[in-house]
Amino acid sequence: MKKIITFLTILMLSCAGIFAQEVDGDIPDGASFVFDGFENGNYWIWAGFDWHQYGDFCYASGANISREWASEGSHSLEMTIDEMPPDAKKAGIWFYDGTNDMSGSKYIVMDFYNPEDITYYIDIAIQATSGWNWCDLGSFALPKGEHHVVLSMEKFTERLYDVKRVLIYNNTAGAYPKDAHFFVDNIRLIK
Ligand SMILES: [Ca+2]
Repeated sequence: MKKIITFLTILMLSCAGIFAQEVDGDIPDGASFVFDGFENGNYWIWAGFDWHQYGDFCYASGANISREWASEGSHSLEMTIDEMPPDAKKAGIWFYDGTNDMSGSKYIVMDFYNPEDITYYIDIAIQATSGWNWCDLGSFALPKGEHHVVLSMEKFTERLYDVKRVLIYNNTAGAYPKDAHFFVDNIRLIK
């Protein structure tokens, strides 16, 4: 029993560390470029049945352009989630596939709106180069309301010339209300 408790304590401490990134931090100085403001079409999809091989990711149910909320222009991306059972461990992934040269970017900044009475735990990652190397930019808790997050890209400077995919990964365990959703807008790069 003692071993199990020790293991759980380590796991809890690890999880607290994983979500060390704070929302609503200062936005760094530098030239800012909109990567996607969702004003010119939808290039995002959600991980579906074909992601089962990587785990239980299939609670994402849609990636829709929405006028319900926007922090830039008049549209955002609405990410929807199916109803989740209480023992669900992963909520879903939404991603953009396309070859992009993000060379010189120091930070990626995203605006979020969470209309739900739950806190989401979000992870942002990119995959880069022909090896689709996974670059984890950071994780954070997203409480109800409007928030922004600033994530450093400087650890992956050498790979940014060839970014293949940008992912928003909802890592929240537990039950969800039916048709839970949240929004992202004004994804921008700061050089
Ligand atoms: Ca917009």
